[in-house]
Amino acid sequence: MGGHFQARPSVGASARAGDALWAAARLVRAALALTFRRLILANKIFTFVTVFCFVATLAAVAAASDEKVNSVGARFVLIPAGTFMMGLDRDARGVLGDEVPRHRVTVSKAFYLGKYEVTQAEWRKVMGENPSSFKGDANPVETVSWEDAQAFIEKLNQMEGTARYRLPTEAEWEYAARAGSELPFISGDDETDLGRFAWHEDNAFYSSHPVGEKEPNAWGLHDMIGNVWEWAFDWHGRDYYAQSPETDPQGPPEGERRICRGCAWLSGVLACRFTDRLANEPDVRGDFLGFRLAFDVEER
Ligand SMILES: [Ca+2]
Repeated sequence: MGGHFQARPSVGASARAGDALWAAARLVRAALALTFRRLILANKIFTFVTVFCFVATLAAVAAASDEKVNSVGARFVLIPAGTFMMGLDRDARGVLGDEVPRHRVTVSKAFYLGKYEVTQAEWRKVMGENPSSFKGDANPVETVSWEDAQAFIEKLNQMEGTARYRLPTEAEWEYAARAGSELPFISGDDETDLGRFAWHEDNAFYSSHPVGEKEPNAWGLHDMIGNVWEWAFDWHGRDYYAQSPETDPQGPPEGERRICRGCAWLSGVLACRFTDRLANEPDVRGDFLGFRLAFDVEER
């Protein structure tokens, strides 16, 4: 029996073993708690970083938003910088002399361009009157000359305390109208589906129409083709494409007529190619002549 007793641990030894086990358990529990707290802390940090990144991304997107709205309610789309082929090949169907040669152009800076033509409501808010023939607040303003457009731009700039508004250059206009397309029409290789995107001779019933009723191009711009022709900044040069700089061409330094782009409600389909160039003296007004605004992305 004595051996039996001796084979069992003594009460003292048992208590020490229990203490050791208890201490080990506490250590394990403490280690687990620490690990758990670290996991919670790590999780909190992870959550914080995730939320911070999300908010920062939202702020960045808002700061360089794809769309902006100005003081008279005009909407603008951010057009990315890029390179495209401007003009038409010499053997293209219906090609005109001033559309050639097809040549590489780089628009070196992103810019904002009106999502729609300037409307009559916007014009009236700035100029206090409405010269248009086809009346309608949402219709594009027309019967405005290139000089009238400059007067509107000057007054809008004054109203907003800025100098940012301007007409797009001809290259910016064609680049934005194409929105990546290398085909001759906004509807593709030919004019079969042109009516989805544009008011022109065959569907406009000899009138302008409210902006934005037709489908936009791939960059969200409406009525780049059709509705009213749009004044661009440039002087017209018949042979300009053969000598223009590859980067940010601005048109010839002087001339007699300013460029208009994009065809109108009275235009036949061939004038509704991306490349067709109309030109008018800068004081000419017509019920088929309007414009859209551009402005640069602010430098930071
Ligand atoms: Ca147009």
